[in-house]
Amino acid sequence: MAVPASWVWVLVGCFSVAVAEDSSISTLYPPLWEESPEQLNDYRLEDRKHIINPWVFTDRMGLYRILLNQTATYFARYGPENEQNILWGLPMQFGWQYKTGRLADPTGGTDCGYEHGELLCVSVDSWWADVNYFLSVVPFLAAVDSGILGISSDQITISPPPLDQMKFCYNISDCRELLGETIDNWTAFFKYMQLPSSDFDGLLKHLYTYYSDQEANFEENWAIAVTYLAAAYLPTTLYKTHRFQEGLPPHVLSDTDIAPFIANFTSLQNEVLLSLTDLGDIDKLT
Ligand SMILES: *[C@@H]1O[C@H](CO)[C@@H](O)[C@H](O)[C@H]1NC(C)=O
Ligand SMILES: *[C@@H]1O[C@H](CO)[C@@H](O)[C@H](O)[C@H]1NC(C)=O
Ligand SMILES: *[C@@H]1O[C@H](CO)[C@@H](O)[C@H](O)[C@H]1NC(C)=O
Ligand SMILES: CC(=O)N[C@H]1CO[C@H](CO)[C@@H](O)[C@@H]1O
Repeated sequence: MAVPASWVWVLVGCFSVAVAEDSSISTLYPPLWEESPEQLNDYRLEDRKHIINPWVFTDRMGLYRILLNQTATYFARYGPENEQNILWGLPMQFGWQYKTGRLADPTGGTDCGYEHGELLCVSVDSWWADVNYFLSVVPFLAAVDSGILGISSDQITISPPPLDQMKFCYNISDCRELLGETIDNWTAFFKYMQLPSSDFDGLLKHLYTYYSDQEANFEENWAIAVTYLAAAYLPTTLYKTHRFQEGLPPHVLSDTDIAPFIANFTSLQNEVLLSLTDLGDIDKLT
């Protein structure tokens, strides 16, 4: 596969830019992080089960917040304030999708995800939202299964989307049927994390193997990029992901947005986009 080396360098460049010393951790958090559930009890209780609706932005972000919270202990020795937790890459990416309007109904048929409509709605018609389901609900269910969260699967109900319910899965057995070994690999990742012998490099290697594998199923530009990132095992910790995201397009692209000449993109954003264009079909990014 002929992939321009420039892309890899753009990414490496993004990662290597130093973060200003004075930026406090909380300014880097993804949008609505503090407003999202941090523990299971923050979700509504109905018939003795907590109802999690991943088609509401804060509900889905809450899955990440719980995951980050409950795994913090395994990263404490690598840095303060859970900054070194390699799972940060997931909520950061989801936050970027939200901020840039990618979770809204792309058909415009509903006001799901729009500022003057249901802003927190995550549209099942959004390709990004659908991909992210498998990088949020699925790892969460696997984490429950692994025992790392101290939550039992009978304590939760995952709400289905209004449409296309068969495209998704709602419990571990259901997901195993739909996704095969992917879910077991996530469970294995969370089990590995709990081993006294686990280390940072081992965790990173596990994470990238599963992460890129899942993204690759969608055979999109972004997946290719993630695979290239994976090849270098770049850490997805909070500071690093934040820097990297400054290189991603800040809003949904329109037909007139042609990299590297998009007026209100930074030169870094233009350069990253240009590299992605080289990798494949730019339509899929929008
Ligand atoms: C985890 O959540 C608990 C309860 O909400 C909170 O007190 C604690 O500070 C959190 N820990 C981390 C590392 O965020
Ligand atoms: C898992 O979800 C499916 C529906 O998606 C349901 O039929 C099945 O009973 C559920 N299994 C468990 C163990 O809850
Ligand atoms: C980008 O710039 C164009 C032209 O200057 C402007 O019309 C458009 O609203 C800007 N878009 C954003 C997202 O700032
Ligand atoms: C991508 C990956 O690591 N896949 C592994 C998932 O787990 C099975 C065994 O459970 C391995 O055979 C795969 O290689």
